[in-house]
Amino acid sequence: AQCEQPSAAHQQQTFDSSLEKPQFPGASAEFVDQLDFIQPNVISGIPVYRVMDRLGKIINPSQDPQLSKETVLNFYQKMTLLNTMDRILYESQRQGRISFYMTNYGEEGTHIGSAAALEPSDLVFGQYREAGVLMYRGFPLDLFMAQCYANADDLGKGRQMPVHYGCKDLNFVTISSPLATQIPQAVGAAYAIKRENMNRAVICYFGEGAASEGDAHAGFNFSATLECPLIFFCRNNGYAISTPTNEQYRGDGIAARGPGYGMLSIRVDGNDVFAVYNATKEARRRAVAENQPFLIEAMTYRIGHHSTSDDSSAYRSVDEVNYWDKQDHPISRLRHYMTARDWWSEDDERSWRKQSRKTVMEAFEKAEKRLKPNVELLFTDVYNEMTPSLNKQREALWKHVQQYKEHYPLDLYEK
Ligand SMILES: Cc1ncc(C[n+]2csc(CCOP(=O)(O)OP(=O)(O)O)c2C)c(N)n1
Repeated sequence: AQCEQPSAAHQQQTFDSSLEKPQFPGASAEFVDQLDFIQPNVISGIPVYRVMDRLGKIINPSQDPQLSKETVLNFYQKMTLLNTMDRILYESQRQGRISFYMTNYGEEGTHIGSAAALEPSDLVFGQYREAGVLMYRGFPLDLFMAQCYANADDLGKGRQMPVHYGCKDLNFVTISSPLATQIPQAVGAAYAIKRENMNRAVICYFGEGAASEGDAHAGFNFSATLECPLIFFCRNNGYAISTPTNEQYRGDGIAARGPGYGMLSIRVDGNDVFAVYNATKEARRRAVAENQPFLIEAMTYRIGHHSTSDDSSAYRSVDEVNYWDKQDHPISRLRHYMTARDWWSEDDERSWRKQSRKTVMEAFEKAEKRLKPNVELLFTDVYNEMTPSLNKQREALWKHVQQYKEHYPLDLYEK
């Protein structure tokens, strides 16, 4: 009798369809009786949060992070040191001294502003264009150079392409450049951190191009449903190699995707180091306090070529690049701010440029002279004991090297 349905006549009398609420488990909303497709621009024109204008003037004093002179000078010195390191390593690749390089030109504000807002214990997953984050955390020039030169001081033992940095002590997970692989990995790490109640956050950097990978979707959705203390930091620099943003996506950038995943999201001016700092600091605080992911889309511009394997003049104009280089650069914006406070003079600039170039050149010359890692290290660290097939490869390698001695300058390698 419990399963008996009320008669149709009975339903007719008591039923008012306008009061009916949807009961589907997957959506909470009202019924409508008009056929309307939702416009894709329902979330559109997401504003760009900024603190400083292009001339370094604070727009709304309530948003000024009021960092000390010492902190601001450190920001500036890290941003310009990164710039100098990029110049020297880029040239070094052009001269055939290293095999590959990727510059960070134009994105210095996103690196330093976000890195400064984190705790040293927070775990960083990068894509490959975040050298400034690692530099801010204290990775020395010698180790940047050692990695790019794959010499015996490289923490990765010379096994990776240049710019694939990693440092366990600084909580910076080693770069792997297949796009977006870091995104689900970061979510897994954040979930583990949450389960252990560690009071840490994870930050995961990626480009707007990498956000088109399936792994990005998987990561966003898992982080929201598993409620992970994680900051997704998208560097929207306008291009994924030669693909401009207008071919990369149809919605309003990456920030517009946040609400779709149930994530708190913000778009910031990535060339304003203070805006990046404020947004990351607040996202970090709330991610840890409330166990939920945040999405930051930092709008910026990739001034350099994608990498040393790219020539960007094939797909964008010199005028476009010049605009960002000369009119809207994160370094000049911060310099305007410092100059207006009398914190930085022309003389300071000259002597800092000279000194930082000297430090970078010294690290560069040291790395170039250093021996390469012991060749035997090619076979270690994957298995605890050498497998028969690895032993075979090792023997084959040495046989080959003996046979073609003249092509293998073994005196350049550690014994
Ligand atoms: C899975 C995968 N596909 C393609 C590539 C080749 N690739 C390297 S970088 C890149 C563009 C990435 O652009 P974006 O994520 O916007 O970062 P950006 O280089 O602009 O900083 C591509 C397609 C790759 N590394 N991995």
